[in-house]
Amino acid sequence: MFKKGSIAVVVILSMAVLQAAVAESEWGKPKPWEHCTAGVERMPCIFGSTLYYVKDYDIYMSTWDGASGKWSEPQPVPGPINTGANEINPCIAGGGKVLYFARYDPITDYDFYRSEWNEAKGEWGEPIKIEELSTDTQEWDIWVNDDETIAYVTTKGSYGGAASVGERDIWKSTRSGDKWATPVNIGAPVNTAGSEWSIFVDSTGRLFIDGKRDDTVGAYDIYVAESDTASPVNVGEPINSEFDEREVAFDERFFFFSASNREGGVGAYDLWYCPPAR
Ligand SMILES: [Ca+2]
Ligand SMILES: [Ca+2]
Ligand SMILES: [Ca+2]
Repeated sequence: MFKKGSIAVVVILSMAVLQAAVAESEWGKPKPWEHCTAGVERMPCIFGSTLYYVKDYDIYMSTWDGASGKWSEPQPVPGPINTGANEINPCIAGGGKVLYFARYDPITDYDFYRSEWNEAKGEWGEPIKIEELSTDTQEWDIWVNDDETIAYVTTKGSYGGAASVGERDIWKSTRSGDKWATPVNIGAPVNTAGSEWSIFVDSTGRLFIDGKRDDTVGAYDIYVAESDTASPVNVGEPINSEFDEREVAFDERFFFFSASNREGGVGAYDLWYCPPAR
């Protein structure tokens, strides 16, 4: 018979194996995306067959061609999105016709913007700063659902005078009419005293975040929480490694994340890509 301690060890090991198996059964072994360079590629966003991402702190796009099995040569998104300031963290909503992102300002640090696709011009329209979601300190990542009624944002600041859990946190807002409500801190266990940097919500409502939490494989890792009130779980290897894994975006076909100076990468931040395992 097992002693009590042995049973506990067996249960913990089984849980660890199960967690690793979940990640591996969903997605294959990650490899650097084909258009990575020695510069920065990070902050992916998938809409349909198009990958939006940040290349050297401008927003770029590339489209998957199923016939050739290749991603098109990356291009800056058309229209007045990219400037001499940094643009980061694209999120596509509104059936592909709305672009959210953050832009740096020397006084208010990063702030959130929204742009609508101009069909006649074939480019993005002049972006408008989202005052309700922007503070005088650093906003960072924004995720908005397709009908633009729910937003999760990360900020180093706070909204409406509410206390943050610590450093950067994830906050949630809802929109009715043209206005976003004052964001509410989603609190522990998702937010910690450290920084929660990025936020992605999948089609089943799971939150994917990155940070340096207690049970890291090494440095920054990617975590998944079943909801915004559930405890984040490390997604494990082969997605996480001893290097820095950061932002995630995926759908039923493509799984992207970014990693910094990861072994086997091209240099600096790279986008990594997992082919579906199924
Ligand atoms: Ca700001
Ligand atoms: Ca925090
Ligand atoms: Ca890591």
